[in-house]
Amino acid sequence: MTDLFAGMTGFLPALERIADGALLLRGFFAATEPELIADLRAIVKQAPFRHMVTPGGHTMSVAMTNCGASGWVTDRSGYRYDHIDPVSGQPWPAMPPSFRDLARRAAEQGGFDHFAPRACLINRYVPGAKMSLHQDKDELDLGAPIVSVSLGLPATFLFGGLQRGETPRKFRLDHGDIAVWGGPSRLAFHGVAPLADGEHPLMGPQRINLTFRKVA
Ligand code: MD3
Ligand code: FE
Repeated sequence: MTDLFAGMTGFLPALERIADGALLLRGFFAATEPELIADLRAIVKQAPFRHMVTPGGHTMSVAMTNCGASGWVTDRSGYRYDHIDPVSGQPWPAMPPSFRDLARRAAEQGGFDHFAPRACLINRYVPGAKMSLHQDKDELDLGAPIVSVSLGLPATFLFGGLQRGETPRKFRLDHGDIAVWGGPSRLAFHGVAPLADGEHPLMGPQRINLTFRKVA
């Protein structure tokens, strides 16, 4: 397989710098995919996807759950990280080594060594679900990057600037793609366009995104 690409310099790894501190790694997790998906299934059994409500009273079209020591939650009282799943009253499922190691290896590619995420927010998009432009700023340590792993149906990722008004650039995120966001890009506005219909051979009619954060 590797011989096929010999001489195609720069083919492996497919690494795209999209902004200062922001990096796309295409087709990054092929080798560990079965373990990753099995671990994901086990997490979702323990902490099922749910549609959370924003402080403004809107029910999100994206369904969410978490694994790790800390999980991102929203309700009428605000956005926060909590070590307890409010649905079960129990701690979130532990972060499996397959998740932790993948996030660390991806961060390393972006020049962020020793990335040790405490939280993994798991987003599920079905066709029509979207995420409006926002900043991720509920984390205390903004020096740490965020690593995002895409599974299932392709999505159009919207990547704006540090001001809400800037017209976002569009990037296609496919199954197997990983993005690393740190440094000057850490507080960039970003979102996801409404998911198009489709059927992914492994994941079915949905897109799953894992976002790894150090949090504290
Ligand atoms: C760019 N999720 O959960 S992940 C989120 O695909 C979120 O589900 C999207 O935005 C998703 O908060 C996008 C990629 C991502 C995550 C954090 C970022 C991109 C980012 C922080 C700064 C800039
Ligand atoms: Fe975000």
